Amino acid sequence: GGALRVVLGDQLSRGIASLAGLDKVHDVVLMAEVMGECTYVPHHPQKIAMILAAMRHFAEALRARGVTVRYVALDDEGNTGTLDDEVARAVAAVQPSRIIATEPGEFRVRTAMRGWAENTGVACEIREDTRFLCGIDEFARWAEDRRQLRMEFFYREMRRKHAILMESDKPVGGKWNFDSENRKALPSAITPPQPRRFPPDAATRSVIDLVAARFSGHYGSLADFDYPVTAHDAETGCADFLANRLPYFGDWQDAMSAGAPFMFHALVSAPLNLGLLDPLDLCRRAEAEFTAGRAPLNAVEGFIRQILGWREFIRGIYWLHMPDYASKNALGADLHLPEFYWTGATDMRCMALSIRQTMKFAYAHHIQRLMVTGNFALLAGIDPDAVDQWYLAVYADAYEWVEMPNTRGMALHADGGIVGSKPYAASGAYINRMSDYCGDCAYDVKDATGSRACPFNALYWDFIARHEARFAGNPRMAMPVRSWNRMAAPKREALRARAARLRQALIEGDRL
Ligand code: FAD
Ligand code: DLZ
Ligand code: SF4
Repeated sequence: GGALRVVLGDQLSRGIASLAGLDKVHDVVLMAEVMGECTYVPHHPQKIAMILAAMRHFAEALRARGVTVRYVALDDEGNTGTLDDEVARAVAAVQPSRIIATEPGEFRVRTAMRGWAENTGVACEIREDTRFLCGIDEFARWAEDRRQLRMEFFYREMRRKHAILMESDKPVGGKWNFDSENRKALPSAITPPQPRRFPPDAATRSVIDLVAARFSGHYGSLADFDYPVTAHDAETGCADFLANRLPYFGDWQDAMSAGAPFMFHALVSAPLNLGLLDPLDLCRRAEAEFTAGRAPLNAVEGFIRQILGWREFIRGIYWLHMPDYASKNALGADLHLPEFYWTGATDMRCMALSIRQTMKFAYAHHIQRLMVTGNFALLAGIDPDAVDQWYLAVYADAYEWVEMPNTRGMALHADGGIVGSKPYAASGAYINRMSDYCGDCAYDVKDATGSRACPFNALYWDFIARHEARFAGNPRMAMPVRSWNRMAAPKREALRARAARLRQALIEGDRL
């Protein structure tokens, strides 16, 4: 027989390594919808629907090109429910000479995949995932002689390597990074444009019905399903971003606004992580918008840094540090995840808005994830395992390689500083400065100790106090530690008492 070529649910790229050199006459492509992958965390129903719908469309496109696809649908009779067993069942049925796969995005799946050869008695070739701009080994080599890994230096090498925004060996505009221009709040007179929508076609609607029947217990609604599930639609969404939002992406990159769940963000993470878009192509097209004079440098550089810099850096960190990374808890955080993360039932308006839009769209933008829900979990000291599970479940773009270093590392500082040199801890003042959330909140952002004081304030100072010894040695944390120590004793006591009441309320499950 020919080769059995396995394509996983987030490997839906035409150029995926496992399909290179495919022999249409003898080879069979295996794609399988399995309960195991749909339930290892309680994924948002829109995430499951998006992945299964995209898988079905991808299989159809392969068939249209004359490829033989063994497609196992979730409801098919005989579906064993796991990738391992579906590979074994396919090997028994197809009798291939070998298996060809592309390395997966999660350590859990990689371990399983490495067992496929022994499991089936057929050789299994695992190919590097060439969709990324920095290979896993390449990142490890870059990391080797460095005491500290910093995204900024990695990013500069990637700019050079891929010749993006470069004038020979110098960065375009004379600077590598224009982030200092990208911290503006949104003026109230400006309303971000509505992103292009992608109403489901018949095939996607039948997946939505299937998901509604099977996963109704999972957090999140299906009603607003709007994800592109083909490369063609993902492309249209991307063009919409480049034309209508990229020019303003930089200015309001860190801003939050109650009526604007998407702000000026690209909304490309879900299709990008599925394989429907190509990261280098995205960067080049953004660069072309600058070259053509249609978007300013601060916007284009900022956008490119997210993809060429952060996305690749985060993936490198994941593979460099797994499996140890998954159990890191440098700050000893141990509180259970409050129920309101799953319901949005809280009076903290920033939290309620971020969580409710997540239920509605399986999406929140970076600053909501980092500085609202992530920051709260950091300050309150919530168990990183529980926080990881939440982020992995609720966002349509979440796979462990990208979710975990962002959550455990960037947001929770549970990796002790591998991803970021200081925790992104902030009080209500930051949220107030960057959003219009606080004005209509039940809590008072200017108060820290009263019974209606913004919870972020006392929790922030309590966080500094609890980790004072650790942070005193960190030059980037020296300022808040000094401010804490300069505060009058009664003020400090009042802050800690308020924080203790808040933490107690979290433990008891009282409404906050
Ligand atoms: P934009 O703001 O328009 O950015 C463009 C693209 O840059 C994104 O699509 C993404 O591919 C990339 N990017 C930006 N920031 C990051 C980052 N920190 N890490 C990796 N890629 C980045 N992103 C995911 O793709 N999956 C996740 O599971 C995920 N979990 C996160 C958890 C936490 C706690 C935090 C703080 C961030 C997380 N991110 C995750 C990163 C980021 O928030 C999302 O990529 C972004 O919000 C997606 O929306 P967008 O496409 O509109 O992004
Ligand atoms: C996330 C996911 C889901 C929900 N369902 C499937 C599936 O049914 N079949 C499949 O092949 N892949 C699925 N995936 C994606 C895999 O879990 C993914 O390959 C890993 O998360 C590693 O990136
Ligand atoms: Fe959030 Fe505090 Fe502002 Fe309310 S006052 S929206 S809790 S930061």
